[in-house]
Amino acid sequence: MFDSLSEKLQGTLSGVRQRGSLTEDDINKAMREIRLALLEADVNFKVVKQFTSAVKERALGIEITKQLNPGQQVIKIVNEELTALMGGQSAGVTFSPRPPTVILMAGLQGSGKTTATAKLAKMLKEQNNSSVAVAACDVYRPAAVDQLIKVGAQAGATVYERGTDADPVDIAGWALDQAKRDGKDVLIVDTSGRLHVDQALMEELANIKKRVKPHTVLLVVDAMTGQDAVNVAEQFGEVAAFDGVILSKLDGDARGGAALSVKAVTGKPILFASTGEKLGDFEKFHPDRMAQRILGMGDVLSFIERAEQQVDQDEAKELERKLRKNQFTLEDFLDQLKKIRRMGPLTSLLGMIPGLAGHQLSKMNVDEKELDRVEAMILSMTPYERRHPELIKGSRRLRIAKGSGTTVQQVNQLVKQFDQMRKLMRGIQQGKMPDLGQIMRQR
Ligand SMILES: Nc1nc2c(ncn2[C@@H]2O[C@H](COP(=O)(O)OP(=O)(O)OP(=O)(O)O)[C@@H](O)[C@H]2O)c(=O)[nH]1
Ligand SMILES: [Mg+2]
Repeated sequence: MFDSLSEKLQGTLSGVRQRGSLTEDDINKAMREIRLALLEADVNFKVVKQFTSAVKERALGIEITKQLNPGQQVIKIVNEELTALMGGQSAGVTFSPRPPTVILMAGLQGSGKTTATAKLAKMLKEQNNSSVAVAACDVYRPAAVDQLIKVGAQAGATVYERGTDADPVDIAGWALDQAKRDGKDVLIVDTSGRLHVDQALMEELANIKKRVKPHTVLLVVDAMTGQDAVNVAEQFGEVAAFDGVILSKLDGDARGGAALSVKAVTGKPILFASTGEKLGDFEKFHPDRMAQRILGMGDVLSFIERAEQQVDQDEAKELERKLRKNQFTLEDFLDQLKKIRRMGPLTSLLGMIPGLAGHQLSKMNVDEKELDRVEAMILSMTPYERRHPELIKGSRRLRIAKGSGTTVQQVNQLVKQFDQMRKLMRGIQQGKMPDLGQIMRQR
């Protein structure tokens, strides 16, 4: 899998890996090689373009640090962008709070739906301890029902089938009733495939959807067909909503184009990868692990990770020291603010905190404009002022307000709040519980 792409990327990156400095020419050359490698891997050309320009922009902005040389930083960037390209976080099936959770499988003929139905059933049964049933709604091929009976049983799932004489929509509705009656946790509905994304297929799927109201619709695409798989997913997405992709036959996909393009082209994540004929050849798709597999540089990547953790620890210690000595300045504050904001909009960050998703707090409206203003004000200060905010008075305030497009009052407020924050943090450092009420009243 990804052999040739891996080899080429590794070749390019090991060329830059040891470099103590990288010129713009070096970066351009590396980007050309990466672009070619991706195109040869059958990655969608638009995706290639976006990818290389994102990597290039970041690579040109590399700052020299003592932990990582520029070559290592380029590897880190490529790894991060590859991960982001494939969806960043790994995603899973959405379970309904009221079982059975209904999963509808869709896809072209031979894409691997029936196989994936059984594989997913087995995985959910073994990993989530779910009781799983599968419904045989492909009535067009006599062998299709028999196939599902066979693989469904192997997976330990109950198979709901009514031969090939009934209507697929009726079978689906009936199977849902059975699943409810039998107290199943999950019902996976296998459907028939077509040669193309055609109207009949779409209508049938739409009707099944209407009848069973699936919680997750999964599109199975054949990774071996490369760009075609991506095109199918794109066309499919234009006419019918789906929630995620199962990439099948990844074991036969030497190039990797589909895996790398699907998310960027369709906006839908790859949830699972099917990697062989056996029922156990099925795994959750992890963009970060996949990126590492492609880059095949486990040692370098784990070194980078460690070096970064070290930086974080060193920084935390330094901040602590500054706080203790009351040397925490607006410059440090700006640094921290920038770091946090680089991670994404604050509102979405709040939602990612475990236990906070769905909580009132995660819906808190963080005023990004206010943060922009704060940044602008600090940037309009001289380095001396940032280190000595207590000196910001009269004419300095006016200059800063003008420079940042804010008002003297707003500058006043920032200086005051910063002073309070410093006191608050020192208090916490010394183990004193700050009087929040008092601080709020001072605002
Ligand atoms: N090597 C490999 N073969 C696979 C994989 N998934 C499915 N296959 C094979 O691909 C063929 C088609 O798989 P099915 O699951 O029957 O595909 P389908 O989408 O249900 O096909 P229709 O019902 O005809 O639309 C079978 O021979 C499977 O054994 C996989 O991940 N790797
Ligand atoms: Mg099938």
